[in-house]
Amino acid sequence: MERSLVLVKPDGVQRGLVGEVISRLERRGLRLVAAKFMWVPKDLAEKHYAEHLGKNFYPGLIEYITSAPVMAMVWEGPRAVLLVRQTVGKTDPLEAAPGSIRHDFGLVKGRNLIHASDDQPGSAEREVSLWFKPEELVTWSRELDRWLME
Ligand code: IDP
Ligand code: MG
Repeated sequence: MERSLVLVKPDGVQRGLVGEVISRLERRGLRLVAAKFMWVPKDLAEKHYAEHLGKNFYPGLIEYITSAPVMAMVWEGPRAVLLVRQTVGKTDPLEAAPGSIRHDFGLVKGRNLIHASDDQPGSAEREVSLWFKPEELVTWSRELDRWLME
């Protein structure tokens, strides 16, 4: 079982797409483990995007992610990291596959609606622990799980 950190970014929240994102991930069969609606403190934004420090889009990225509240969530399932990335789509909405969130709702990389952990080793675990305390992660099972997972 894997976990992925998902953020509905400020543009997704402002555009009323929180429910759409949750709905798509639920329909995929993934299980919600944690969620909180919050303003992103600048130091959290900087830690979250530390890998992009020094890039030309970095200042705008920090401003973007702190410009309105985000919906931060953890989703769980077998191969969850890549499954979520597939549902989210590639970084540039122009390259995102039809049917993905960034394709269906996005225009440009700088307003691509959603964040999802990538598949670099340790990435998802690092992000989940950056955004959520261990006690905020809910352990539960669904009756439906046996019809979704072997
Ligand atoms: P990802 O979100 O698909 O993992 P990353 O390359 O990790 O993409 O970049 C993090 C975020 O930084 C992107 O989701 C996007 O919001 C922003 N970003 C990346 N590249 C650009 C760019 O060239 N211009 C503006 N924003 C960018
Ligand atoms: Mg990334």
